[in-house]
Amino acid sequence: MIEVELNQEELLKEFEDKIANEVKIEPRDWMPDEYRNHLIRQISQHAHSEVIGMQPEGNWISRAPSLRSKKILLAKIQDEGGHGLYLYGAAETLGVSRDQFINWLHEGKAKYASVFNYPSLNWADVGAIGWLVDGAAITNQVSLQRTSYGPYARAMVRICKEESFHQRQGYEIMWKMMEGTEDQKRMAQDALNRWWWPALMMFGPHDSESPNTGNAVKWKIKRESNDRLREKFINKTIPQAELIGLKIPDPNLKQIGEEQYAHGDIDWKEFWDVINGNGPCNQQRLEHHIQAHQDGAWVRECANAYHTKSK
Ligand code: BYC
Repeated sequence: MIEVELNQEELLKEFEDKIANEVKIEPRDWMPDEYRNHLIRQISQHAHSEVIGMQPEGNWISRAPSLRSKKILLAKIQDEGGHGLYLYGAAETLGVSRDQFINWLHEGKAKYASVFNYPSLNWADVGAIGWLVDGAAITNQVSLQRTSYGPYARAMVRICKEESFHQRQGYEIMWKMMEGTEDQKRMAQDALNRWWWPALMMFGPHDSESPNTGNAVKWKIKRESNDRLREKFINKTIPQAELIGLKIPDPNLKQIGEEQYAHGDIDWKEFWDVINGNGPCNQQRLEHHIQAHQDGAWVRECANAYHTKSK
């Protein structure tokens, strides 16, 4: 076969045609540096979120109220670790090593979802995280299954299958508590009060304030905007809350159509404070990850030694 060398302009045209025709971009394809860097930033942020996100729930494994709930929680948290692995794997196809991603996280140069910088105070929080945090994540991730970069899209398909089970395990906890004693009902409502706004913040700033949305939509990395996804999440979650007798902690929430709601103002100062490292648990989350990474150094050394020997 004769290989024809394309110039930059032709390469760009070929890339743009693929995007326009819904053909996935694959690791060996030519892509503009900006597209590559955009993906490296977003996919690694996503991977770090999955792994750091294991901490708030991990806090409750040893105190789960029954063997059944403990087994379910263990499996769920293990899934989140697996999601991190699929995503680090997808990000590595863009030419950056896993070690580099972890270094950026430890140096505070890489972000992870702001919601994981809040504390999980009691068992109801495990319910609220599954229901709301996984519920918000899946709303975004269903749309990311159609993202233009092949390895990211394929990772999302697997992740979404597991995430829908996670959302249900959280909702089941909330529902059981709402059928329980007055104290349990109060705990469930209190957990909703504390996790509602951080869950809405997971979708990122309003579209008008989101510097990355322009390119992300142009290149079909994001298929729906931050605000559109937030609306979808709100619209599907409110009936779920009402069904089990929970009240959404937003005095300005208004129904504006069938299954359509307008929400009150989000505290963007709190959002940026948390993102910039000043949330209630930022320091704890990062220190825990650094410590676990250091403690696991011998495992990596053994794996590498075996790998080198078996070559
Ligand atoms: N938290 O221009 P924008 C899970 C940053 S884990 C932190 O709108 P973009 C689970 C943003 O990065 C899965 N940072 O950005 C695990 C940007 O800063 P940089 C969670 C945020 O990328 C365990 C700046 O703000 N899901 O499900 O177009 C237990 C401006 O934003 C946040 C993901 O990680 C935030 N909430 O859109 C339970 C989703 N929002 O990077 C559950 C993957 C914004 O320019 N990520 N920023 O320095 C995405 O889909 C997109 O990156 C975002 C933001 C929608 C988050």
